[in-house]
Amino acid sequence: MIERTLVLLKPDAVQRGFMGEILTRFERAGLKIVGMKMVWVDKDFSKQHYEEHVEKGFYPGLESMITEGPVLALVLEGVEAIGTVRKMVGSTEPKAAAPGTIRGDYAHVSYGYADTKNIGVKNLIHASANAEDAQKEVALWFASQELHTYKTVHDVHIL
Ligand code: IDP
Ligand code: MG
Repeated sequence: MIERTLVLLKPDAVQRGFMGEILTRFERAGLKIVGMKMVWVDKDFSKQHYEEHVEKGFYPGLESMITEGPVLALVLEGVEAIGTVRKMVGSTEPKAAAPGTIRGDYAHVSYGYADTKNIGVKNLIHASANAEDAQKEVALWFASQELHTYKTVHDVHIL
């Protein structure tokens, strides 16, 4: 039931100065940050991370977007963290993302707009979609010695 999930604050979130605000949301929800680092990925790494999308029409725009600056990579841990974090992140298309979600509160663009410009839709954040992806993505982004096991004040409330 305690899961780990990979989260990336994408270059648009870093450049817009939203790292702190977004981290605060996760900390307030009681999720534990067990890994965190800034990484500027290259095209090869993008293809590994976005393996499922490489053949898609929007991939070139997605690749330029994810490689245009550093990302903040995080591993979050908590009860059913994978689904909880996806819920907090909101729908992929900012136009469709509900208010109260990270994408709904900090972005508004549509697929239609991104596609006319040939850019990846700038939606601030990536979060693993399911348990299989989470395991694969955490291992891709973090070495085991970069992940930490420690107690937070939230633990007494959830264990
Ligand atoms: P997710 O990030 O919500 O899991 P995915 O479908 O896995 O969404 O897509 C990965 C990323 O690719 C999205 O977060 C978004 O930045 C970008 N993307 C997805 N679909 C489109 C599209 O139709 N046009 C432009 N960019 C897209
Ligand atoms: Mg995805």
